[in-house]
Amino acid sequence: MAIAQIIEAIKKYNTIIIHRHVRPDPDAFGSQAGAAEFIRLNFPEKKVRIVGENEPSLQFLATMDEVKDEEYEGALVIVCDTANQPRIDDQRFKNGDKLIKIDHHPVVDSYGDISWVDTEASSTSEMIFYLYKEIEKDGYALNEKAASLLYSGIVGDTGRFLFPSTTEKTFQAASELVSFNFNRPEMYDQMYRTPVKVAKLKGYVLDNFTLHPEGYSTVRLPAEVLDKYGVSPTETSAIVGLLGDIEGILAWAYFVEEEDEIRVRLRSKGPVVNKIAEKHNGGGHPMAAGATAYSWEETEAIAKELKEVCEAFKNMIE
Ligand SMILES: [Mn+2]
Repeated sequence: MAIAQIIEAIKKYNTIIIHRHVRPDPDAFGSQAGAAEFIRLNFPEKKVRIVGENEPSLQFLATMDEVKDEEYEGALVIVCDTANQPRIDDQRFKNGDKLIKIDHHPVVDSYGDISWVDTEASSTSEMIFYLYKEIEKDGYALNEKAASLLYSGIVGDTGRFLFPSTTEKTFQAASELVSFNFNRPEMYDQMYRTPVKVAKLKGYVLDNFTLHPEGYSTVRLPAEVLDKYGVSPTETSAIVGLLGDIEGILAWAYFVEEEDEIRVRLRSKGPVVNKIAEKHNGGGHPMAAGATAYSWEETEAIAKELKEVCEAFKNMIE
């Protein structure tokens, strides 16, 4: 069983380096740093490192370590929350002695000597919590810091327990995690505080989204709009969920212009959108995926594919 193999590997190695995906979100940081905290607590003699680019908006969760190339020699490398190898932040993940994948995305790329993938889990943070539960009876513990990290990851990936990926197991994990005494109001404040410029951009999006009778919607954020609001492409990730509660919208796409490509964010309340993402240099979950387009024409093609999945979905449920 994967969990038993993972624990065996953690016991065996003295250096453990934990990675996660590029463009991190609270689950990437929460599962990575939460796992690190859990290992440090239970194996204080081991050297545990977390690597990847720092992300200012997630600095309240964790700060990455500076890891030297030689630290990878003979190390155990764990990659959290990342479906495929090109998306792993810091490609030195290959340089360890043993590689473990822990993830809840549909398998894109089955890398790792040990691979534990649970697509039913709301988040990788939830998986780390259940890894702990599995071995709790053997005397392993969790602390406040680890609990707050894992809780943030679950909250982030479930949209505060709103998305359909939220299960009974998710609430069970959450209820145990909140028994640790961390400051929830402060965490929510840091996770959901909206800069004024982003709030203004929300106004723009609500004013300019398209809505088609098939139930799909698109939002175009070209460079001139981002410049006008002073918002970076990365900062737009905070407003992707914005259209989810609007009547008549089944699935939607954001097209955000970057320097030499257009970042595509797809969200859905039924039609499967990750197949579209996979056709356009991306991937993800059935209801939440990301892709990259190289021209505005390509975004038109994506909109057309979105239209088709919405139509097919409507025909199926009617
Ligand atoms: Mn995740």
